Amino acid sequence: MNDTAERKLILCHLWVAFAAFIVACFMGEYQVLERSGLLPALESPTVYFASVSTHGVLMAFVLTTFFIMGFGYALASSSLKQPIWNKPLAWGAFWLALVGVVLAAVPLLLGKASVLYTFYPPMVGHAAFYLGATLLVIGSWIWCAIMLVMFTQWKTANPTKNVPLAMFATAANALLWLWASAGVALEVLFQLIPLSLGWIDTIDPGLARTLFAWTLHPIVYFWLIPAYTAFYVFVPKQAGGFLFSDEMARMAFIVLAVFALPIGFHHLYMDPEQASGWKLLHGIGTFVVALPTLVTGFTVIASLEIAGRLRGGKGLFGWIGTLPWGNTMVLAVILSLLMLIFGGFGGIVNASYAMNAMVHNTAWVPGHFHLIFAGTTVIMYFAIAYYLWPLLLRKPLFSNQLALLQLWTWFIGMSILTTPWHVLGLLGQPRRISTVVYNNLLTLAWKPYELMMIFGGLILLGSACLLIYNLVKTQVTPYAGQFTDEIDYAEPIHKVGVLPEYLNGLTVWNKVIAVLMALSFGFPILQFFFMDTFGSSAWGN
Ligand code: HAS
Ligand code: CU
Repeated sequence: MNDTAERKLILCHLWVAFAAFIVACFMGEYQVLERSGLLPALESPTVYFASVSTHGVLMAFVLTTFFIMGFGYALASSSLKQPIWNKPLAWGAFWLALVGVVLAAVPLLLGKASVLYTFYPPMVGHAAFYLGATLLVIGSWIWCAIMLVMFTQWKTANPTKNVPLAMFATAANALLWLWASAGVALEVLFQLIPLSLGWIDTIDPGLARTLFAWTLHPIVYFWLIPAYTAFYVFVPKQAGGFLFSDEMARMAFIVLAVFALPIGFHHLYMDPEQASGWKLLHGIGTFVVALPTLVTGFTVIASLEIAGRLRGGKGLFGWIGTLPWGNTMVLAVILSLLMLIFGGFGGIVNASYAMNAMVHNTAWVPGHFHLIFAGTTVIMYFAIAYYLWPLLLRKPLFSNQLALLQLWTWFIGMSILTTPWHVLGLLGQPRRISTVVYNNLLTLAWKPYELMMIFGGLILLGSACLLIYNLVKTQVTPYAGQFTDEIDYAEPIHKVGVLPEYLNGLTVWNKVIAVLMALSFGFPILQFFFMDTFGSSAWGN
């Protein structure tokens, strides 16, 4: 990463990501306060839903997309050791996406697009919101194209070599996102934009939800893959050891990319528009996509064990103590895996067709995804930022101690926030609500958990401020010494021979995805065009 212009490109993406993140954190704390019903002065469903929609969009779409783009550029240029292809185009994508974010933010903040981040119709927001989201997605598509061009060009120039693992994972994620985003793109282009502009009078929510489900599951793996990439390509080296298996890592990324796509109906188990047989098929696929996570858990823990033993750890668990807990990347991966245990368990409960009825549309679901997304995934975004900031700025991190404190407080805060959320779900509290004033014994039982959530949220907010403080301080503190800008990639413990094409290329997997998508979504979408449907008129805003 020795090109100043490239470092600037990467840094700009990451700053947009973290700026969105910190704004959204403040909104999150307001939301737990408002929902608790403990401060009557704060209560306003209008403000609440404007806030929760903005919070969701900023975290799920802006933080993630900009972070993934910036990190992807860093991995591509450093692992392939070649400049980013077509930098003007990359800047074009950045500005397009940023203009999209601003365009969407205006109606969101004015309460004119309070349709939540899943924008389920027949709720409809201002057209500027959908246009802004479209620009953001087009920006991300350009990034995908740049990644896939770099991947293909390098392969053609180096026919006898294996594509570096970091680039393989990034290209797999780009391919996954191109396929994933097509569902919501169809929904927005053919349903939501025409409805919001008044070109059509009614909308079919069943079709819209089916198209959104096409995107909703793979998008969570689009967010997760950068975290797993850091698990495989950074953590083993940072821990002082080796990657347990390069081939297993590739296999995990392939299964994630292929099987994340055809399984979205686990978000529709309780919806009427699809038949139960299709839901069951998607449900089975959901269990398949849990496998690469188990493989990842195994490989990463094995890599940590190798490092711990090389550092002198003995006995069954002695290696854990000898790991460098003061290294931000190592601490983050341990905390991330700990959150994955319960976050993943919650996912398995959700995915179990019958049990889904118990938790669907309750507070359990935001509990699940805050733990596994904001916890497991985003804590790795922090660790990646702590690792990249010094390389991008060529100076040391302002404070490693503060960074460690920040990671611990994020873990503690997220555990305190999400445990009551799971319990509240089991106690029957619906999700997507502002204050509930049933005023009976049921809601009284919710109160202590609401208090805990406010406390957890406060710890998280403090932690988020620490992150920003450390990154800003690193940026503004002058430094005159020498500093490396090279990413130090992990080596596999066994040297990898020449890999077969299916572990080194994506063409064949692209075809597999096409077949699986046609099988899993073809009929369920086409059926809408062959039956009488009665659209719903738009509501809201
Ligand atoms: Fe999920 C809903 C199922 C993973 C995000 N999920 C959501 C929503 C989001 C989300 C945002 O089937 C809400 C959407 C909305 O707004 O409506 N999810 C799953 C399953 C998994 C899963 C089966 N989800 C994720 C990830 C996310 C994410 C990852 C973001 C990054 N999810 C669902 C379902 C719903 C759902 C239903 C719909 C619910 C409803 O009704 O609406 C799996 O991929 C999880 C697999 C993970 C495991 C855990 C393995 C544990 C390991 C850790 C080992 C560590 C150790 C500790 C032993 C099975 C590998 C080591 C310690 C040391 C010290 C070294
Ligand atoms: Cu899902």
